[in-house]
Amino acid sequence: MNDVSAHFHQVEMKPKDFRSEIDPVWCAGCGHYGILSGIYRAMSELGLDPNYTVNISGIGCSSRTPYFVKSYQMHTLHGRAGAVATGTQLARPDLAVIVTGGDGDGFSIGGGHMPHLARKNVNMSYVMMDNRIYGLTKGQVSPTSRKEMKAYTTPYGGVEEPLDPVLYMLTYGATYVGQAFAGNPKMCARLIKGALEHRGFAFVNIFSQCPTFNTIDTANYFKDLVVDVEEEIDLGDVMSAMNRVQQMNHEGKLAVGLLHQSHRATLDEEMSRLIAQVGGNADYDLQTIIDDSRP
Ligand SMILES: Cc1ncc(C[n+]2csc(CCOP(=O)(O)OP(=O)(O)O)c2C)c(N)n1
Ligand SMILES: [Mg+2]
Repeated sequence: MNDVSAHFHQVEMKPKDFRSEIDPVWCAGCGHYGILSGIYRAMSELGLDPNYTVNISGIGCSSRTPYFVKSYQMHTLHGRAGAVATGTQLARPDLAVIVTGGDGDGFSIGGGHMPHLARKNVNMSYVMMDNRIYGLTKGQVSPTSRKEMKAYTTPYGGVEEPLDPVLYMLTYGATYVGQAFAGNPKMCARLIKGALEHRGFAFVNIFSQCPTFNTIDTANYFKDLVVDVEEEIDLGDVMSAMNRVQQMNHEGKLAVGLLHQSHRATLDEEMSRLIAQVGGNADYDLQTIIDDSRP
């Protein structure tokens, strides 16, 4: 269980009560609406208190999400949401920490942070709104764009293989990994709820159509390819998830559902343990460490 369990059921709010006073400004038909609805539902089902929840993002259409959710909000630097969220979670482990962001934000400029969130097992939920394009800047390929995509930066088609977000996060030790399609807000809500309940680094990749700048990964394209594989996977076994996802990729399909869940100490737990271990020793107070480190 997550620390937010202390705040579950403290509020009785309907999904719509989690809407902030700011309305989304996304294009008509954007998949991000479905994900936002999944976030509202998950928060409502958990009775998550907005006063104990912080939504953090970087830059992008997807990164506008915190504005639309009743909670504390931080709209930070491009690619740096995970780092800000790590600091926030360590300083305030009693908060539910949610990161929302795009494939460009998380895997291009923020790509260096992702493995570390996973290996450190930072207690947060990372909702990746994967539309396989840079939406906000009007259509450049991202690390999850398909090779054949023609976009602003690839007028003759791409030359690079895309990365697979869930294989990536499984490799680096994320303790909760799920994948969904924005066209199925119920599944989005279920996986986001599970992520919030999970203690540790929870990553949910959500395929999201961008009707304005990504003309190949349409809602129908995703709808036809997604297959719920959750029942076929041994959720505690990373290899089971990796094999099934790879197999689906080879078949040209997209594996969705909860793919992996395991448990180990989180970064804040490790830090508290360490502080308790050395805390009683006056030699270890901060000033002493600073003084000792002077040449
Ligand atoms: C340091 C920096 N570099 C580049 C940009 C320009 N920029 C803004 S959003 C973005 C990509 C957004 O794509 P993604 O994260 O996939 O979000 P989407 O808009 O597709 O939801 C880029 C490159 C910026 N704002 N700051
Ligand atoms: Mg994007």
